[in-house]
Amino acid sequence: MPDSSSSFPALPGARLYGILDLGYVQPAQVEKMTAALCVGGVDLLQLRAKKFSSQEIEKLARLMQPILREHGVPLIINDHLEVAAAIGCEGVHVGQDDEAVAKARAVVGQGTFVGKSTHRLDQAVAAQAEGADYIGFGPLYATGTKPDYVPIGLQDIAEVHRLVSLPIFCIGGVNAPRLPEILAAGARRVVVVSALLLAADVSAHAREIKALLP
Ligand code: 3NM
Repeated sequence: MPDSSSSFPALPGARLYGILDLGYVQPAQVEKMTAALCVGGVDLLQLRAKKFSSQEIEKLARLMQPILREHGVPLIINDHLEVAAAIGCEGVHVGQDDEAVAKARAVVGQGTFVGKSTHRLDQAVAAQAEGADYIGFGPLYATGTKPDYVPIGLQDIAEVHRLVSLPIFCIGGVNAPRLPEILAAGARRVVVVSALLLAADVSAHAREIKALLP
């Protein structure tokens, strides 16, 4: 499927999507990590903070915003629609159990893109029908970042690209050694979390992964 057109110009060209997950990064390191990921070339960056209050997330997101703006990298807030609306970030991301896409859009407004996690082909097709602007598809492999999810493997990657014209970001256990087989299975875009956040040199590792992407 060719790159879809999108009302959000940052999405069709995006290849490497980073997530600043506070399960791996201390709040005091958020600015430094944001800068390192941007310098390394992430195209999108999500703030994911499962155990933090909305107030804490808003504070950290506001610290990230000027750094991201300087690098032209959109900020995506996981789940916390009210935080996204308050800070006016570029995107929000919702899961299967979170608010529907239409509800999310009603909270954040038409100018904010809405992404959705999907874990099966039917969910991917449904997310497109529901009006999502991009989807995550995974977890491809077992991952400590989302430990309760059963990995879906690589076998549906080609099919999801046939069925869904939105940008599709393959996620879950993605790292540099696995990228060749993930790309060979038909992926064009990936989300990388722990492999980037735990790298000895985050920027260099992001650059290395980016160089492997189409
Ligand atoms: N969502 P890592 S997998 C946040 O399949 C997340 O929806 C997933 O982290 C999904 O790169 C995942 O460390 C974790 O495996 C990705």
